[in-house]
Amino acid sequence: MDLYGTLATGFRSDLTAPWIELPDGRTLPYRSAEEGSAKVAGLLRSLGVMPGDRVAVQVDKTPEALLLYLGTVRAGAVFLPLNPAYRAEEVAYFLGDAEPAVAVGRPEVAREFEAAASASRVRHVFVLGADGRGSWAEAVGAASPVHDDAPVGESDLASIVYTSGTTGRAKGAMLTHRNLVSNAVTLHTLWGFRSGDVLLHALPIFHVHGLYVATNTAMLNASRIRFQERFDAHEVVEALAGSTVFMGVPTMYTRLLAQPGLTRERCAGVRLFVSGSAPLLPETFERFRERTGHTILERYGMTETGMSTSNPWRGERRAGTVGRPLTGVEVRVVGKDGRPLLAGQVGDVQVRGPNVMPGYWRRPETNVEEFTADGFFRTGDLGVFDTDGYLTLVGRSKDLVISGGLNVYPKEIELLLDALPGVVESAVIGVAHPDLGEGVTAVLVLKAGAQVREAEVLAALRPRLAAFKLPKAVRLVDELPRNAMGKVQKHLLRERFAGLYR
Ligand code: MCA
Ligand code: AMP
Repeated sequence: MDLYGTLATGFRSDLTAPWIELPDGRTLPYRSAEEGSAKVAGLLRSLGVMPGDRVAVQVDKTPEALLLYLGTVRAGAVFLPLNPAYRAEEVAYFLGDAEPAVAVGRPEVAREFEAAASASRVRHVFVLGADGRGSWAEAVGAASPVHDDAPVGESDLASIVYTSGTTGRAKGAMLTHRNLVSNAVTLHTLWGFRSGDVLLHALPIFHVHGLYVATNTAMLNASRIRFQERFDAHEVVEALAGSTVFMGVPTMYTRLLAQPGLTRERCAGVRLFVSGSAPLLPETFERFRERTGHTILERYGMTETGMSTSNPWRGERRAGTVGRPLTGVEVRVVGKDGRPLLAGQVGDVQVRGPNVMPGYWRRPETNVEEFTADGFFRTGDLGVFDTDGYLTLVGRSKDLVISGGLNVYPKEIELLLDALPGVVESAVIGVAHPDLGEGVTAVLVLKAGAQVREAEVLAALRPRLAAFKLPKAVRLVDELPRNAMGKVQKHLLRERFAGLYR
């Protein structure tokens, strides 16, 4: 079934039920989701948007942004969410690559956004503000609703989500209706969603975690979603009373633990805490259990695969593991020769199933490399199964830093650093960071006699990179350690700077 039709099976029988609850107490019923998204679909149709056309959206977290998502998939178009932190240059790349028919940006940066959109010949450009207003909202207000959703097949695209490749250039993971439906239905069952569940939603909605895992499962359950514009540890602790499910990245859990208000009493009504997107330290898992009495459920996924494994809702949740493969999903750990390994042996994690994307947008060559001949996706994660079938991730073969649950690709930053005056070469590494899990760290080799200060480096990068990608520290070395093949040995740099953020 199509994505919207699937989500709506949960709520269509009672459109008066609460959908989104805002921090000021305002509540929108599911009728708003149904009718608001029909208006968005009507507007897109009147703009000539055809099934398969992309709708790119770089906006704040609002109910209107969710309606944009829902209406886009109802129109058979492809929803393309972008992090509002991206700078003009980054946005221009995404729009140029995806060639959307419609682009919706934020009023604060309307001029840059419009320039990027017009360079990519986007036909229709709108803005939508954090207050839910703007040219987009006006156009939707004037549109006629269309309730007969565009017919879509399960292999039709519902979304493209950009995720950076090792080449330093982001690639669009193409997510089909089947990909998103299978994950929503599987997680809804596996995590025991039930009548009366209330989701406390503090994640951003431009990534798989906050949008497709959190929002879709809750909507499929016809649940109330308590919508927080951004994560604020104090406000989340306040809102735990009256919520039953919370999903977050590990940084959120460590920040919650720093709140004196996080107590057993406060969490008494919560039945499920889920963590993912980055490794949850066993120490955080234990401290959270001691403090709240709750055992965090850790799961593992990727933009390209949605969720692949999870610890159980009923059954033992093991610290440091990401649980077992989801129903219908095959996960294997293979050796260098591509053959599956036994329990206890570390190798490359590969995934096949209805959750796995068909490939990257307009990257046929990459798609051949990233999948095995028998259709498994190469995740770039290194893992090991135990004899009970629980997977533990032990590292990554891909060069990636995960900072506060957000992916940062070293290559993208290294290319900019290498071009700075006075810099011979650079290596960007992730170093253990108490708040962010890994802190993006730049290591530079300078030309003889050159003087380059950290502040200058950051000032040069800031206009060109989303702020979360900026190095938290810049360090100088005489030379980068290399192996016999000439490849930079980043593990040696990580060892050398291991204590940097302690
Ligand atoms: C914000 N900053 C960061 C990060 N976030 N720096 C490094 N890493 C970050 N993750 C910077 C800002 O640019 C800013 O810098 C300063 O920190 C404070 O910004 P602020 O907005 O106050 O930060 P925050 O609101 O406290 O954000 C931290 C956060 C957030 C709550 C951890 O990053 C977050 O929501 N992370 C979750 C991301 C997520 O949903 N990941 C899922 C993708 P300056 O002061 O210089 O401007 S992965 C996924 O979807 C897969 C499928 C999966 O498995 O889930
Ligand atoms: P993204 O490309 O943003 O979807 O990030 C996907 C990557 O996040 C995976 O390939 C893993 O490296 C990492 N990841 C996701 N969930 C977990 C987890 N529970 N533990 C460790 N790493 C994770």
